[in-house]
Amino acid sequence: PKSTLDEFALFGGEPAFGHKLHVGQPNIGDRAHFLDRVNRIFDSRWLTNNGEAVQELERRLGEHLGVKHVIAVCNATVGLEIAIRAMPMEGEVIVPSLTFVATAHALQWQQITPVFCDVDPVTHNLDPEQVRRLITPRTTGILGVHLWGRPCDVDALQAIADEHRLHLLFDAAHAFGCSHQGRMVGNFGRAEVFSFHATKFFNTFEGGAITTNDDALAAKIRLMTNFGFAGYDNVVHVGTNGKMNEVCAAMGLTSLQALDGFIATNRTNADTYAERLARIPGMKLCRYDTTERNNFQYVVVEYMPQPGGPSRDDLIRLLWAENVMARKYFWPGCHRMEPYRTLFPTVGERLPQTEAIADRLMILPTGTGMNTASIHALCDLLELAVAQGPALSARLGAL
Ligand code: T4K
Repeated sequence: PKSTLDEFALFGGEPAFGHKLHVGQPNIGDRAHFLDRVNRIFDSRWLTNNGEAVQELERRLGEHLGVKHVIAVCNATVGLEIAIRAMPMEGEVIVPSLTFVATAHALQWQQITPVFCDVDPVTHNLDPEQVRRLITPRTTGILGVHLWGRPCDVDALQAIADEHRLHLLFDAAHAFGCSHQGRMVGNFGRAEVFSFHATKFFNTFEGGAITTNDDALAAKIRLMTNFGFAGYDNVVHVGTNGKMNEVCAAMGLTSLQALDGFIATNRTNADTYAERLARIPGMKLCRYDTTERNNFQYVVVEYMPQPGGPSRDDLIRLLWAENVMARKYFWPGCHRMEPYRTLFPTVGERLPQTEAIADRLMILPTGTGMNTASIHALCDLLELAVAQGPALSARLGAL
């Protein structure tokens, strides 16, 4: 390991890693299994539109989640748009700002006002008390996000939704394979939407799924995902093209086969990070509730610099030079991005936790592309950087 500042790549040393370590580097299951399925797709000459692989994936996901309806979609953003419209949500919808911008865009895209709500500093999820205060006569729904795969306070949100007759939808993009009080995410609210994007620990290249236990809602979502077609030449509803294709479904079936292994790797990685980061002053790893099922797909560090020590952005700059592509998800918060920054210039005043958390977060790589040795090497860099504190800050200032 490096032991002096001069050895950091930023100051002329060799990068610690010979290739880039990405947050969100895809996990890839059994290639032979995938290629065999792709061959079968070619043989059948059925490439999309509710093919066999999509049907099989929906069935298996339904079994895995214990949910009645699974509608596979082309990505979670379109999935959210469809679910929002199927409910239907209108007017104003309460949503966190500490999320990937797709959550807010899915509302704004359909002329629904996202009403940004602050989050709990410990869970990083919607603060139910503020949700309650933000309800107006125009509010039609709550869109919660299970950030990092840690479920929202679904019981409190459901109680508010029931009391005020609001639609409750969850952006479960991060939460495939996670449970809340022993029940799999996918069963909460009126519907939930998963992302199976390449960067998710379970991927279908691009893709996602809408899940619900509501028969009528499921039927409507299914129609809307396929242009509103109820049968050949028979359109009964407005709709869009939200379909998943067969190759993506084949990838999903391949990923599903490897799921337990992916989670086990993430868990081992998380334990290694926990052990190492505990020794570094100012670094707090967000932990998962070990009495529940988790996917451990995000290694989320809240970093609070020691006096005179390197800032979060200093550390990220240092890591990038070493080929560790750490990320600042979801800095700076949706409300500080366009069009929301211009539309709601003062909304940040009620989002103190969101802004503080967004300035502290550092997401580190995990998944099957990482192992115990690479995590130790990565943590050696962080340990040295923080130990060098003011000397490092001075060197960075001089660059
Ligand atoms: N809701 C939430 C809470 C979400 O986090 C997301 C997506 C959505 C909704 C919408 O889901 P989708 O419509 O995408 O299904 C990435 C993903 O594109 C996005 O799916 C994900 N969240 C978000 C957290 O991350 P970017 O803009 O950060 O992507 P990019 O290109 O910077 O890639 C992310 C990292 O992954 C990089 O470090 C590179 C690495 N990477 C990426 C790809 C595609 C790889 O190593 N290999 C790859 O193939 O959004």
